[in-house]
Amino acid sequence: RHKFWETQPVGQFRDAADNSLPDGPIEPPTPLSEVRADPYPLPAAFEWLTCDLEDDALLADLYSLLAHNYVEDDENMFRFNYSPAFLRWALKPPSFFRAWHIGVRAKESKKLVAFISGVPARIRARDDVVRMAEINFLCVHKKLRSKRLAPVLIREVTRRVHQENIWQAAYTAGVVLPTPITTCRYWHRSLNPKKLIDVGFSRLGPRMTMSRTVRLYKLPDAPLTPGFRRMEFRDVAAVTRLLRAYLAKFVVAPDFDELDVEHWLLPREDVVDSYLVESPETHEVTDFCSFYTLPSSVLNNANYSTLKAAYSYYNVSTKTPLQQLMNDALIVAKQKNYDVFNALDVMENESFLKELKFGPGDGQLHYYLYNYRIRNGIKPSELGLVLL
Ligand code: MYA
Ligand code: JJ1
Repeated sequence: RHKFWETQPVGQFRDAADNSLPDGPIEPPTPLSEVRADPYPLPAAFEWLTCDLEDDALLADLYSLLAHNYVEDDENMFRFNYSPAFLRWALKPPSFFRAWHIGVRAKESKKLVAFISGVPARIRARDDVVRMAEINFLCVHKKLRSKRLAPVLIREVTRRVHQENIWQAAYTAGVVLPTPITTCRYWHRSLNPKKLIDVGFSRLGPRMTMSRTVRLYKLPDAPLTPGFRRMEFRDVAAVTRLLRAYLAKFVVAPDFDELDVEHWLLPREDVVDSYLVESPETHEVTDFCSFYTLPSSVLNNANYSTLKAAYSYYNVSTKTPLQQLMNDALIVAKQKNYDVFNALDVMENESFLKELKFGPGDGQLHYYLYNYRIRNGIKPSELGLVLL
C-alpha cells in the first residue's frame, strides 16, 4: 500500500492495535559516522540546490513554485499563497540550518521544480522534550507528479537532519499517511461573507438572504477588552511566561524560550499579528492571542484573485475569557481587512468556535511525528502545536 512509508520509522497501520510498544523513539540514533555522507541520487536531468533565502531572486523562485504548485482544497478552487516575507520568517527561526532548505532544479534551465524544508524545534511529548525538525513546504511541480520524487526529497531532508544529530520530526499533511497522532478539523469564521460567497468559499445558508448574512457576521469597530493592545518587544518575557505555563497543559507542544517567542510571535506586518491584554490597574500581561497571514489564490474567478485569511496561532487566557479574547482577535482581523479567520480544533479552541460563529470546513489536517511513537494517539484538544 505505502511502498515508501512502510520502510520508515513511523507508526505502521498494522501496529495500531499493539499496546505493548512503548511511547518514545521507534529506533535509536545511529552513530553520526554511519549517516550517509552524500546526497541521494536524483533523476539525471535534475540537481540539488541548497537555498539561500536571503537571495531575493531565489526567494522569488520559491514563492512562485509554491504559488503555482502547492496545496489546494479538494475541489481545486483555492491554493495557498504564502508570501515571500512569510517564507523567510517560517524558514529562518533561531538556529535554523541553511542545509535544510532544499531545492531541486532542472540542470539545463535552472528552473526550481521541487522543494522541501526543515527548521529546528524543541517539542515536548508528555514529559520528554525532544529536539526535532519541523518539516514543511514539500512541493513537486505539477508536471513532475507521481514519479516518486517526494520520497527522494523526504530521504534527503532526513539525511541532512540526521547530520545535525537530530532523529525526530513533526509535520502535518492534508492526506492520510502512516500514522497520524491526531486529526484536526479546520473551522472558518466569515469576516467578509459577501466576497466568500462570491468566490465559492462559502454558500448562502438555507433561508438566508445576503443582507441577513452580512448582519449575522457583523463585528464591532474596535476591540472591546480594556487593555487590549498589540504585542511589543518589551512584552517578550511576559508572553514567554504566559505561553510556557499554558503549553505545559498539552500532551504535545513546543518548548518555547524567549528567543523563540521573539521570532515566532513578535508582530511582523502581513506575516504574524499578536495582541495581549495588559491590566489597566496592575499593568500585568494576563492574556495573549495571535494569528498568521496566509492568503489563498482564488482559481478561476472573474472578480477576485486572492482571499486574505488569518489563521489562529497561539492564544492564552488567564483573566479575559478565551471567547472574549478571540472575539477581539476577530475584530482586529476584520479591521485589517481579512476576509476569513480560520482555526483548528486544537488546544481549547472548541470552547469558542461555535459561539463565535465559526463553521466546520471541508478540510482536515493530520499531525505526524517521525521516529516517535505515541500509543493510541491523542485528541486534537490535547495538541498544543500549530505548524505554519
Ligand atoms: S504537507 C504539504 C505537501 N504538499 C502538497 O500537498 C503540495 C501539492 N502536492 C505536491 O507537491 C505533491 O503531490 C507531493 C507528493 C510533493 C506532496 N507528505 O513523488 P510521488 C507520499 C508525505 O510519486 P507526488 C508537507 O509539506 C505518498 O504517500 N508523504 O508523489 C509536510 C507516496 O508514498 P507511499 C507524502 O504526488 C511534508 C509518495 O509520497 C505526501 O508527485 C512531510 C509518492 O511520491 C505528503 N504530503 O508528490 C514529509 N504526499 O507510496 C514527511 C504524498 O509510501 C517528512 N506522499 O504511500 C518526514 C520527516 C522527515 C525528517 C526526519 C528527520 C529525522
Ligand atoms: O478552506 C477550506 N475549505 C473551505 C473552502 C471549500 C471550497 C470547496 N472545497 C470551506 N469553506 C466553508 C466555509 C464556511 C464558512 C461559513 C460557515 C461554514 C463554513 O470549507 C479547507 C479547510 O476547511 N482547506 C483546504 O482544504 C486546504 C488544504 C487543507 C490541508 C492542508 C495541508 C497543509 C500542509 C501542511 O503544511
